[in-house]
Amino acid sequence: RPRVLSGIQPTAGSFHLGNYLGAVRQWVALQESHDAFYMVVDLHAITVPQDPKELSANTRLAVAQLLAAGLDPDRCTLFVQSHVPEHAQLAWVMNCLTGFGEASRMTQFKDKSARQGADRASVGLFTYPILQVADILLYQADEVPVGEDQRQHIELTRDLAERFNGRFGETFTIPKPYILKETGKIYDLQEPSIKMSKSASTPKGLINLLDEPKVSAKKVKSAVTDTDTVIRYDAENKPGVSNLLGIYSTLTGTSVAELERQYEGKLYGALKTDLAEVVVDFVTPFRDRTQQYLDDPETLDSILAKGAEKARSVAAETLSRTYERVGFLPAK
Ligand code: AQP
Repeated sequence: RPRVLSGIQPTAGSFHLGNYLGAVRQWVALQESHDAFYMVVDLHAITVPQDPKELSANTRLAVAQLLAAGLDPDRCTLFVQSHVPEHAQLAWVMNCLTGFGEASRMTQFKDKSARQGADRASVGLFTYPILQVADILLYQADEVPVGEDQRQHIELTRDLAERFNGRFGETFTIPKPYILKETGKIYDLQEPSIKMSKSASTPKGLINLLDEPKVSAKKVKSAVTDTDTVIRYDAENKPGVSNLLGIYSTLTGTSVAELERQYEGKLYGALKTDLAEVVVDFVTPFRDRTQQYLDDPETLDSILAKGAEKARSVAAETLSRTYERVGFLPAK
C-alpha cells in the first residue's frame, strides 16, 4: 500500500470547515486504501506564542476531533508529533540543506510574519516549512493530503529530498501533494477572495466545527454572495456563491451541476437556508462524538501511545539511515 502522511495544528481549539474539507476528510478516505500516518503537530504550534495549559488541552481536543471525523486507530497510525523525537532531529539535518533565500521565499511565512509584525516573528516560524519537510520524509510518504496553501511546502520537500538523495545517495521517497480541486481551498464566508483561516478570517467568515450549530447556521445565512441572482458555479466571477456550492456539494455528495439544477430560478436565500441546515446536520453529531472522546482520556492516551510506538519505529529507521549517510559517527 502506498503511504500517506499529514498533520494538523492544535492551535485554535476547534477545527474549521476549511481544515475539515481541505484535509481531514481526505485523511479519513485514504486510511482505507493507504498506509496512513496522521499527527497532531504540536511542535509547529509553538512557532507562535502558546499558553502551555491550552496547548496540551488543545492537543487532546485535536485528537478527539480527528477520531470524531472518522479516523480509526485500527486503520491508521495516529500520534502526537512531539512524542516522536526524530522529527526535530531530522529537521536539523534538513535545515542545514536549505538555502536561506530558498526558505525566505515561502509565502506562508511571509503572510504569517506580516500579520505578527516581522520583528516579532520567531525563527521557528521561519523554519517551520523545513520541520514539515522532515515530518514527511521521515515516513517515506508517497502522498501528502493537504489544502492548496501547503502546495509550496510539498514542493520544498521534493526539492530537499532530491538534493539529499543526489548528494548522499538514495534515502528518501519523493512525495506528491494530494490536493483535491473541489476542496483544496475553502474561502472565507465574508471575504471569498481569501481562504478560510483561523488567523486571517473574521469570526463571521469562519465556521468552527465546535461552535454552537446555530451560530454556524447564522454565519452561512449571512455569507457574502454577489449582486447577480443566478445560482451558478463560477469561481472567478461569483466566488461567494461558488464557495457555498462547493461546500454544499462536498458535505452532501451531490454534484455541483445537480445543485445548479435544483436551485434554478431560486434565490440565494434558499441556497443559504438549505446549506445552513446541511452544516448543522454535519456539526451536531461531530460535536457530540468529539465530547465522547474527550470524556474518555484513558482510551485517548492508549491510542496515542500505540500510535507513537508505531510512528517511532518507522521514523527511527529513516533517521538512522540519514545520520549514516551524512557521516555522523554511529554511537556504540
Ligand atoms: N481554507 C482552507 N481550505 C482548504 N484547506 C485548508 N486548510 C487550512 N485552511 C484551509 C488545510 O488544513 C490542514 C491543517 O492546517 P493547519 O494545521 O495548517 O491549520 P492552520 O494553519 O491552523 O489552519 P489555518 O486556518 O490555515 O491557519 P492559519 O492560516 O492561521 O495558519 C492543512 O492541510 C491545510 O492546508
